Amino acid sequence: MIQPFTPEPIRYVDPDGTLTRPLPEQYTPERLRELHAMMLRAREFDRKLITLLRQGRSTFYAQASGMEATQVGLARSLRPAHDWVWPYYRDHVLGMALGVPIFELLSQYLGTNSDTCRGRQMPHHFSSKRFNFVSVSSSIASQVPPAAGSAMAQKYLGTDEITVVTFGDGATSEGDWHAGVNMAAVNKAPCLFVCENNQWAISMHSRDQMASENVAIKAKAYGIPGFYVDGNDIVAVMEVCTHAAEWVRAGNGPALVECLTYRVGSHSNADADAEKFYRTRDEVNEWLGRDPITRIEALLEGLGQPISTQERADIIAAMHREVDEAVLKAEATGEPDWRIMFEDVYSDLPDHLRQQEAFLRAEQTGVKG
Ligand SMILES: Cc1ncc(C[n+]2csc(CCOP(=O)(O)OP(=O)(O)O)c2C)c(N)n1
Ligand SMILES: [Mg+2]
Repeated sequence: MIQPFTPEPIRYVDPDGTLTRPLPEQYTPERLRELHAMMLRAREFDRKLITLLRQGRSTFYAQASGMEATQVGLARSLRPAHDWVWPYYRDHVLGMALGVPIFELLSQYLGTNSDTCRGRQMPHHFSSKRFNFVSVSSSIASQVPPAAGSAMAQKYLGTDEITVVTFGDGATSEGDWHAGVNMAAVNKAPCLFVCENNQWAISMHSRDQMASENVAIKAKAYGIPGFYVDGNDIVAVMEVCTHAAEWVRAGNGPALVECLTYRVGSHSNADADAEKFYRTRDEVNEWLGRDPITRIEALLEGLGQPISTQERADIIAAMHREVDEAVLKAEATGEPDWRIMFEDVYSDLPDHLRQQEAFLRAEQTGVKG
């Protein structure tokens, strides 16, 4: 039985791989291997993207290392390309696990012609129309009210889609967050709110920005269930998110899930030295001991189905090849022309933009007017 408002996070697998609840039938060794491979691919994606940054080929990146079970587990609880997802910036793993091709993500990071938005968003602000994966906005919690609106539309249109909106722990202290949750709750809209609580909002620990016991309990104030789950245990994340998504899909209104996890890397490449300024190496090491990937490896080992060193190395090598090929393919499409910044918004360009276009044209071509 999955209950809301538990004092401790719901968990199926301990960090050392021991089961704390019976493993539901669907987690066959093959299924667990697929989940493991997806998480390991995501971890390597972070490593490759940091290299791209260092090579000067992209300019912004926010790692999800340590949070793979939360994002892959959530993705596996949804109907890809059916449910609507309002992600936040750290959700590239959620996108990948839903099926957004690596080539599309990389095109966005590199701002090439193959990018759907053709370089008009800052790197790491991906989207995919095909997967109903809405464009990231960096303004914290700004996605929450529109997600409530998207869920209300789904209710009025009578579809069986649901809306899922994700955010960090810091976002739950923003006014937008409370407005959005309240709006969805009072309208009984099919909205699943998922908090990826990695315990830090850049340099501020969650205990310094909220007085409530945890995030899940905030649901109580809005009259909806709040589930508290171990976000580094992929089985627990899938079980709880599937349960909450079904509850939402059945017309009961919204639910909130808090996945307790940890960001083991820096906040972004603009914060490269976290351990020096606001947290200790000991804290990071403690959480590395609860890593979601080693946890599923320990579980498989305990089930007598260990992942071999070779199998692991093959997954990593395949991911590196895939990223390298996608980067070259994206870069081969070239950089977007400067003119596109004036397209796709207005049918008639307003005067101030006409002037700017003329100014830029003169700069680029040396021809005035
Ligand atoms: C409205 C707003 N205020 C401040 C910022 C600066 N900022 C960027 S990320 C961030 C921390 C967000 O933390 P959290 O919601 O926990 O997500 P995490 O980055 O930890 O995944 C802040 C304060 C912003 N982008 N938008
Ligand atoms: Mg956070």
